[in-house]
Formats: sequence, C-alpha cells, structure tokens
Amino acid sequence: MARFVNVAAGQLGPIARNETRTEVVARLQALMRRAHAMGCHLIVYPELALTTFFPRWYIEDQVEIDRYFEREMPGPETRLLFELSKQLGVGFCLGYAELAVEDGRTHRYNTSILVDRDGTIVARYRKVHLPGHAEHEPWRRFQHLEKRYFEPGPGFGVANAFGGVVGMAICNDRRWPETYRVMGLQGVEMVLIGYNTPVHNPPAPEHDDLSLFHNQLVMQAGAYQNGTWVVGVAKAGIEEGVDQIGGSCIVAPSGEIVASCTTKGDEIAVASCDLDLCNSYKRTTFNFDVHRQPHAYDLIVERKGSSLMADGSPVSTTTINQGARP
Ligand code: CDV
Repeated sequence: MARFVNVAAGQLGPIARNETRTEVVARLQALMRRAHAMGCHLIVYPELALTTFFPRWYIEDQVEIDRYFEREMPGPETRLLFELSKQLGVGFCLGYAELAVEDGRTHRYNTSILVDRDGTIVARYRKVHLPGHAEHEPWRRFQHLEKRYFEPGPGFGVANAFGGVVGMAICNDRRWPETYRVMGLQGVEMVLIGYNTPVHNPPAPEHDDLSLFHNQLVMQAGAYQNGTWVVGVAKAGIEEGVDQIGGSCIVAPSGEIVASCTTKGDEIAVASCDLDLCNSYKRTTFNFDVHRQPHAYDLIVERKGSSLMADGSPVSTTTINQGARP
C-alpha cells in the first residue's frame, strides 16, 4: 500500500517582540486551515515559532528571559492549536523554547514537538547544535546567544508516525551531516526542520550572499545521502530589524526540491510525499549495511574538532566565537 504524507511547510513571517502568544497561535491556526484545505496531513512550523527570536538580545534579567519559555505544552495559549489539529486531523511540528524541571533541576531547551493527527504529542526533540556565543559581544550588529539561554539536547531519535519513520532537527543542526546520518541509521524517512537564519553572519559576513544557497545545499545533501524527505521551514523576513532568510522547502530523497515558498511572510508550500521513494536510495547507493565502513570513521566520534588548519596554524575558536571579529 502506498504511503503518502501530504505535508505543508508552514513558513512564518516575522514575529514582533510585543506580539502575544495568542496572536501568534492565531497565525499558526490560519496556516493550518490553509494546509487542511489543500489536503495536508501534517504542517511543519519554524524554530521558536511562538515568539520573536529572543537570542538576538543580551538579556540579564532571568525573569524576562523566562517569559519567552513554555512551562507546559500544550499551555493555555497553545491549547487552541492542539484542538484545531484534532478537529481538522492535521498533525504538526512546532518549535518553541522549553523550560523543563527534571529531577528538581530547571533546564532550558530549544525544542520541537511532533503532534499526531489526533492532537497528541508523539515525539519531542531538543536542539543539539546550539550556534553563537554565551557572553555579550557588543561588536556584533545583533547577538546570537543560544549558547547562553539553552543547553544542548541529548541526541537525534526517530518516531513511528504518519505511516513512516519521522525525525526532527532544528536550524543549525541542518548544517551538520551527523544530524541526518544518525537518523538515517535509524531508518528515517522524513526529517522536519524549523529555522531562524539571519542573512547576515557577524563572524563571517563574506557568507551573507550565500545564505540561501547554503540552506538548500545542506538540506538537499542530507536528503539524498540518507534517502529521506526533508522539510525545512523558516521564520523569515525582517524581524526586529534583523533580516532572516526564507527559502522554506520540501526536498525529496533524490535531493530535488519539490515545493518551496516564494515570499518571506506567512505562507505554505505543499507536497504529497511518497515515503516509498526513500527505498531505492536506501537499498542501492546508500544501502548502509552493504556499503558503510564504520572502521574508517573512528575520528568522527573520538575527536570533537580539528586542532590545526591545513597551513599548520591553530583553529582559534576563541576569536571567532567569543571575542572580537578577527
Ligand atoms: N537559529 C540558528 O540556529 N541559526 C543559525 C545561524 C546563527 C547561523 C543557523 O545555522 O542558521
């Protein structure tokens, strides 16, 4: 029996700092209704989709920081989205800042959840690759303080959902081949990725013109090399003065983009995804059981970084990540 998942990339335009959860949830509901009208089973929303992208500010007051976090999911404002999901039979993937109390300790994660078509949470993922810096760096046009506000999650799992094997990753995770491969080794057939990516990269402004190209490059490579669908969804546009890329798209296991958004506002891009299209990649070129050579990959888990550049000079993490732009 064919396994089709009709998916919407539910791109958001900017969220203002003073926009309320209730206002944002109304926007998410409007996108979900559009997805439903187009026959979708699943809508994927961006990273930190309930608030503005607050890591762009250095905030010292923990009470103010915690206003961006959710203590429960669903909570009082998000409950409406779960109810609509159940009513329409449209599942969703939602990114948000999670405050969790575990074993008496408070943890803060950059999280996404997968909600089934009956409105129940079936999987939770906590962002592993937290980009940016942990201290205030006034030389930047804007901050990127994910390393300050969040702790990294434990890893990449997959869930049996929507008739297939589904995984999640968040924003910077999509740039790392390990993200896709760890899920590929668990048979993933669809990877859902929300992102907030500024056009301007303060430590490397020479990359700015390539930001959309890199966005596609990594997701297309991840899809092809692991024989999986990838759904990448932006929070786009000029948010509190920072221009963020759009480029939300749905990538087939062939590596081809089959649907994409064209604006930088609230918009959906839709594709009917045949999960069985993964099979020919997983059984031939990327048949891991037959072709992988783990004995040659030891360094990938033994070593965190390359200590030297090709010219023998040290790779300085301090200058790029914590100090002034060299
Ligand atoms: N939210 C992100 O993870 N953004 C990063 C930026 C900082 C480069 C990204 O990889 O898109």
